This record gives sequence, structure tokens and C-alpha cells, in this order.
Amino acid sequence: MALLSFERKYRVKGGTLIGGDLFDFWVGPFFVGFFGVATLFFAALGTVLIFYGAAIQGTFNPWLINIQPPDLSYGLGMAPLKEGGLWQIITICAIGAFVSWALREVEICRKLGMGYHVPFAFSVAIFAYVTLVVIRPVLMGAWGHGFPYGIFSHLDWVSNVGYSYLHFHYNPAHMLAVTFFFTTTLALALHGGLILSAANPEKGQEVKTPDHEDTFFRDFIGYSVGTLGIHRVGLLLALNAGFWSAICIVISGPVWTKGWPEWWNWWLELPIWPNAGVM
Ligand code: UQ2
Repeated sequence: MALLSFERKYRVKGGTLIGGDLFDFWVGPFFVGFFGVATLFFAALGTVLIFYGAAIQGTFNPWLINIQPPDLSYGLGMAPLKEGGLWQIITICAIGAFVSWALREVEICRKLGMGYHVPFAFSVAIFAYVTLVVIRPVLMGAWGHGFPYGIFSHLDWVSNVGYSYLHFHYNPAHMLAVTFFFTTTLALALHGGLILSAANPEKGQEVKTPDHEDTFFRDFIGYSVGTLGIHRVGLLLALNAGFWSAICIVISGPVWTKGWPEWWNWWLELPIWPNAGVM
């Protein structure tokens, strides 16, 4: 079906989660919906507040803008605007915009009769962000444990928080997250390479089919996961990267307060080593 006739067939009312027909229309190519309006509202308000914070800070240099969370002494209360209150409202706006964006994806999926894989995947990214700025701060008793909104300042935060657990790469959930990130790049490199190789035969030859793709991997490693399977593997790998990232930071503090290298003492303390009795 040509794109234009496809859109005429599927650009129909219905499938919204809230508001009925109220915002059930398109602006140019974009579906609006209640959650399109909500996204726009939260994103605009949050952006204005970041500019306001920058004005107070006295710089519009994008590298140096830094919206800090409240001091730890404010605990889980609201702080004055200029002492972290801005960060708190900007965080609400960010979560409002991200969640509205995910729900707008859901509405589009419902209109088209598709699965919810895309909003589900985006929700894992939202979960990782919310873990950093809500779940972990709440578990540790202060909004001041959230990360600051600034290009360099958030890098400093990551480094400082990492070093406060001595060596973050010994965090077992961090190890899993890193491994999933790398495996995701491996999978996408294999997949992208395979598709482009099949789509770019020698001059004058026909484009190759999935049979060639399967056969390449069967010749190569004795196994092909298949054209649908590679996308399942890819989604699984990518979602796990985000998920274990959230886990590795939420256990740092709320669950484990010492250095991460020390966590591995359970291994040294297993009663299986020679001379275990005299250790
Ligand atoms: C494959 C296949 C594809 C692919 C790729 C494979 C025809 C076009 C990349 C090969 C992938 C395998 C064997 C799994 C890799 C697993 C991990 C954890 C990296 O068989 O089917 O479709 O793109």
C-alpha cells in the first residue's frame, strides 16, 4: 500500500486512552492526542524553568548551565525555588513529559492495532531516569541525592558517586549493565552489517534474501537466530542494559553502603578454600 493511501486508511478516530475525541487529530504528520498536549506543556514549562535557573546562575553557556537538587538538609521536603526547588519542579516536568510521550506512543499503537513494544521499551529508559531522581533519593531520604541537570555537573556527579563506593566497576549489577550495553552494540553491528551486505550485492546482481542471511550465519557459526529472532534478541539486550543500569545505582546506598570491591568478600569467605579454617 502506498504511504498516502495507507495513512488515509489508518488515520482514523479512536484508540485514545483519555479525552475521547477531544485532541484526536493530527497537526501535519504528527498525531496530537491528550498526551501530545501534555508532553508539550511539561516540556515547555521545564525548558522555561531551566532557562530561568540559568538566568539566576548568570550564564546561558550551555556547557555551564547547572540546575542543582536541594541540599541534603531539606530531606524529602520541598525546597525554595532558588535552593533546589527549581530542580524539583523541573524533575516533575521531565517525568510528566516522558510519561506523556510514552502514553502518546500507546495511543498510536492502539490506533494501528500494533503491539506495545515501543512504549514498553521507552518505559525502561524512563524507569532508569526515575530510579536516579526519585526512587533512590526517596530510599536514601533526601532529594539531594538526585543528579544535577548540567552537562559537566552531571558528569562530576557520576564520578563522585562512583568513587564514594571506591570502585564502581566492582558493582555486580554495573557489570551486567555494561555487558548488556556492549552485547547490544555487537548485536546491532552484526544485524546492520548482515542487512547491508545482503542489500548491496555486486553490480548487476540481485539483492539477496533472508535465505542468504541465514546461510551466512549457519556457515559461520552453525546457527542463525532468524530475521524476527535477531530483533527479539536486540530488544532483550537493550532493555536489560537500561534495567541493570537502574538496578546498579538503586542498590548503591539503599542496599550496599560500603565500597563495591568489598562486596566480593563473600567469594573469599566461601568455606571451600585450603586453610579456610585458619582464615
Ligand atoms: C541472524 C539473522 C539476522 C541477523 C543476525 C543473525 C537471518 C537478518 C545478526 C545472527 C545472530 C545471532 C546468531 C545471534 C547473536 C546473539 C547475540 C547475543 C549477539 O541469524 O537471521 O537477521 O541480523
